[in-house]
Amino acid sequence: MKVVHTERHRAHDPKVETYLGVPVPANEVPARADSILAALAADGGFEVVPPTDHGTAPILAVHDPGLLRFLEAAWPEVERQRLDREFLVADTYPTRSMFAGMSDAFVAARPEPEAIGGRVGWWGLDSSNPLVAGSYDAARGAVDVALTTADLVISGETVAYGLCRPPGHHAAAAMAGGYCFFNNAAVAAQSIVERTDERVAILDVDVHHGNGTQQIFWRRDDVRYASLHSDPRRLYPFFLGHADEVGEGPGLGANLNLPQPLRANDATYIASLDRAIDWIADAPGSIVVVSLGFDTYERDPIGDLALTTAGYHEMGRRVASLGRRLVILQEGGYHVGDLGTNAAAWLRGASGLPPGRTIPGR
Ligand code: OKP
Ligand code: ZN
Repeated sequence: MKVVHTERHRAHDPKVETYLGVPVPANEVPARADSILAALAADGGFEVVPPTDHGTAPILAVHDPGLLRFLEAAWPEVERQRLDREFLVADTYPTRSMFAGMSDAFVAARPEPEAIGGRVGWWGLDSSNPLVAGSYDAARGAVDVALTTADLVISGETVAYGLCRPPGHHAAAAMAGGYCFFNNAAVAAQSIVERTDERVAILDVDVHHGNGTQQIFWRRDDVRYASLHSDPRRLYPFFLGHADEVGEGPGLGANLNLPQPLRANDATYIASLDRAIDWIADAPGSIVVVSLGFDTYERDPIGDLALTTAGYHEMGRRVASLGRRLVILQEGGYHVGDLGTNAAAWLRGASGLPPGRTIPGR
């Protein structure tokens, strides 16, 4: 299997994030990609290829140009103002209740703030998403990885894996957040729709609901979105991801959320996965974009499900059994030590190979 990867991800290297306002070690770190690459190299069945530059047009096909402008300008502005800090994060957000009782048109006409402290809240979802000096460049690299993975599949590979970092599925059309800056999977899906004229399905198996992907395709029937995730009543992103979110307008029925119970195991999870797979099979199309997270893992530090390495192999196998071509894109997964082993297991399953090595000592 081809693996698309670039070292550009390394520029996004936050040391801390904040958890309910308190600094904690960052979870979304370069070592995640190192763990995956090391495991795939040890496996031997993967060929690493670099991405090609796709420019900004595919990003602007799903994102607000203001988000791109902000992300590009944010760190230079921090430096220009000599704000002495290692990362930028908002403390003030345009929360919905601020605008309660005001018309949609009035709210839509509120201007983007000029001050950096206002802009970072304007374009952001949450305060645990540190933006550092290299975040923009790394995020552009992750989009190129996603688009190159799509290119490989469009030009005939049955499956390819893009080692995207930073991840993307929390990023909405006009919003970054949740360790995400651009929505890699949404950019790839949109590009596939444009170039193949086919419908595309996105299957999101990260432990968090992909609120950004759902938002981008909410009113569309040409891209279906199915997500398995921890119930948002317990876990980030809290405000979206419930089972009653089914899309609107032309997109009505093209969104499927399957919230999972606390500590869901392989059997429980895979029963839901089969539902999502059947739902995807119900609609036409030959390509599925997989938003692949390993924060569903039993030892993940921020997830609350309990999947195993063996479960990942079985998941990969079942997703491949759809008989569609797969554009597999990395999202989360924060148990750095076991991340690579889990990725190799999933990807071996998706390639029709038997399970490889297991977690040492388990
Ligand atoms: C990104 B992806 C942990 C707070 C975490 C953001 C989680 C983003 C996960 N103390 N808040 O979906 O893996
Ligand atoms: Zn996640």
